Amino acid sequence: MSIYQQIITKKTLQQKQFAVLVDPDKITEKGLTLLAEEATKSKVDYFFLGGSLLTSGSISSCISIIKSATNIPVILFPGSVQQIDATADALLFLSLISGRNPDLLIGNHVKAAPILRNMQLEVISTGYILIESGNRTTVQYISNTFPIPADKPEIAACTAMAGELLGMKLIFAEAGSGALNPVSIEMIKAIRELVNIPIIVGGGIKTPEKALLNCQAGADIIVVGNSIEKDQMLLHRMAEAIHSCH
Ligand code: 1GP
Repeated sequence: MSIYQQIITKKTLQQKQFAVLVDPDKITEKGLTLLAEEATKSKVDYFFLGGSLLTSGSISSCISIIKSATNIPVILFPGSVQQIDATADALLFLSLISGRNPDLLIGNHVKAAPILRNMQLEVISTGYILIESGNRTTVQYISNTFPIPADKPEIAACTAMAGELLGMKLIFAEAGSGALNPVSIEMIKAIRELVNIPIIVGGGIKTPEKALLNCQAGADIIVVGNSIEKDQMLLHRMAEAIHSCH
């Protein structure tokens, strides 16, 4: 079964899904092996791998470390064409539809298309929507785009709807890694009301309670990175909260 079919099947069964974001710059080989083992115990659904800026980390070594420790699928969450790797299980083909930077709407995709065509990698078209989060996040700076104001859920919802109408398969509502304020419940609800495709929500989620509230508001996949890096015990509690929501 493809990764996208898995996502859809779980959505149909109303099973919420948990993705752990791995930033290759921030993790050691030992740390990643331990994380993969703990993630297996907690029944984490996916690893997301990538970031808007990579300095020292290697995508391919992270994939091989994860794959030697667990069967949890690795989904690329690429900040650039250089982060494409055939050994992953799937790739989120992100179009930053909240922004008006042509490179991130279509330019990089043109460069990536011939590379992807020569790979077996599953490609999942994703409408990536950046939401204002109270601080300037890396993704906001690197993408050179304005995020959608946090108090304008109707703009986020119409943006998501446009993404769905353009044929995108997922919507990713993103506050940015390390966001001060995560995406609000009101905004998730507004998006859910207008789109049918699965919704991923991430950025600044620090507690299992917030993860659960996001799921109840209509998120299908919750992504957590930073707070698990800081406290691995949170992994189990996050997983429990997300998987408890039906
Ligand atoms: C970033 O949404 C992800 O793209 C995860 O964010 O690191 O803040 O959990 P955090």
